[in-house]
Amino acid sequence: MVSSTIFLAAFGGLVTHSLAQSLSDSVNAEVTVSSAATSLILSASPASSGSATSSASSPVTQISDGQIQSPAYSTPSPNGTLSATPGVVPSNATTTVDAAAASISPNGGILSIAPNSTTPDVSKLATQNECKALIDYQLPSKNSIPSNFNFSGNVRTYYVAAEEVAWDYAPSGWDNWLGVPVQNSPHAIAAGYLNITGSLGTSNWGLGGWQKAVYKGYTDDSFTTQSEQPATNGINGPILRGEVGDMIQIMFVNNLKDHYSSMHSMGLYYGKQYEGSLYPNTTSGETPKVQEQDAVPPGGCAVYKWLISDSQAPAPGQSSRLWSYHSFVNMPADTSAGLSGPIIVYNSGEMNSTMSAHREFVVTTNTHYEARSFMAGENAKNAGVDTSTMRATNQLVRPFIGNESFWVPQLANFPAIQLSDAQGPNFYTMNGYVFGNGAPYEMCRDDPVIWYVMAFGGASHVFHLHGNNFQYNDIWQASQSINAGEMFTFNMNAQLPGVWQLLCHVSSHNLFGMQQNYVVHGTEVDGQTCPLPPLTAKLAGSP
Ligand SMILES: [Cu+2]
Repeated sequence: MVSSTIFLAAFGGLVTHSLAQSLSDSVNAEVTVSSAATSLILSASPASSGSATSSASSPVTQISDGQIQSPAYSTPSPNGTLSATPGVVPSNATTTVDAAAASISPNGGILSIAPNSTTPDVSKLATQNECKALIDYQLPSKNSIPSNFNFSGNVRTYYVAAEEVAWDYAPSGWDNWLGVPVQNSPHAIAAGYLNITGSLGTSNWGLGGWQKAVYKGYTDDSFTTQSEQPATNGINGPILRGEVGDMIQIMFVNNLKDHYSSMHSMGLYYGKQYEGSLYPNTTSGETPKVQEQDAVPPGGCAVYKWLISDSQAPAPGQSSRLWSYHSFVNMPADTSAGLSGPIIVYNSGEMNSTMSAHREFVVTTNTHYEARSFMAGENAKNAGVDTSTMRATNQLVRPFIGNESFWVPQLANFPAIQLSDAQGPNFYTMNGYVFGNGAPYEMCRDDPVIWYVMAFGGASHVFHLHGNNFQYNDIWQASQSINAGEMFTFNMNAQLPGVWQLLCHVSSHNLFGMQQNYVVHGTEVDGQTCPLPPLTAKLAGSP
């Protein structure tokens, strides 16, 4: 089915709308299905077994809420640069890149004309100065404003970059669930993280980590100082916050070397120009254009304006709730690479009071498919896997013949090398860590706690806490199932002190390392003193 669809597209020339749609579907399917149309064959070569990392570090480190442990995060972070505008000034500002070859066929389908290069025309990219100018604190034009949006006058500004990092899923070097080095862990072996000949597995543990793409927050448009994020935030992009009635405006810079990226909001409202998701749709009958916001090329930038209407409000009786964002050029590849992050929405006027009265924690469950990440080629090179079949930078995957004029960015975000699932480990993570390697979530007995829990990837999970129950929809729960793309907000009062487990209760996922710890420090009730700054001292603007 897949290969026959491609065959038709290759020789048909004119592709009808329905066929173009099935073609786009088949292109997506091509990533995950090994088909006859794919001629790439990977030769296995022995991977270094590496040596066991024996330097132990404590599985539970002391952190103070709101205090940043990494020297990389050293400056205060505002909840966006907050500005109030006196009135509503429509703006039609947008940045587009012409996709010269994209056009509508007479029957409304999309004509397939295929340029052979993904290299963006640098002369057409928005410059950073142009993007800076689009951060204008003005509401978007009417067709980007939902009917139930009542502007508070507050505009929150964020500066976000997509960057490549070396990521370590277990920075302590230990399986903290078993108390053994990762290299000796039966869990890690069972999960396929280690010792698979010809895989990306073992070698990357000893080479400074996996090449990932992540969002980083910055304090201003110079993109020189990273915004402060809680140590528990892990691989998540910066926490974006706003209140009902606010506009969030984001200057986004794509600093990835070879790949496109975008910011697509899950839950906040946006007009078409701020959707951050690439597909050729138009309701006006005009020739669709590839907006730069929908697939920001390497070195490019874009501005997004998202609105928080009544449809994003917290549940009745609650003061906050979770939404999210992620890159949606090639979603499976983008989110496996690491491009996702949280948005927390508060009732109007309740952000600071809620933040200073609660410990707030983000938990992202994600299955990072390293074979499907668009960074798989980089990891293959580092791991010594045979890369003779890897396509060159900016070279399209030739077996995939289709309407490349529009889909070039999505094609470019396919992994550059064809790997089997077994060759690319699938890390079952919480905030990008396995085997209890993330910074523990810390609180004092009786602290009100809000858990913001979401899922990306390809599995359903069951969020479960030991030691304390949490409330969801006014019902006390010990566990709650969560599927990819879902976002939950749970409230808890820390009733019992101790170091407790926080895990996915799907047994195979637990085996594969989807676990973390949280710490409830004792108080005078327990003859102890909680080492954390009291909640009342938690400054508005801290994570
Ligand atoms: Cu799970």
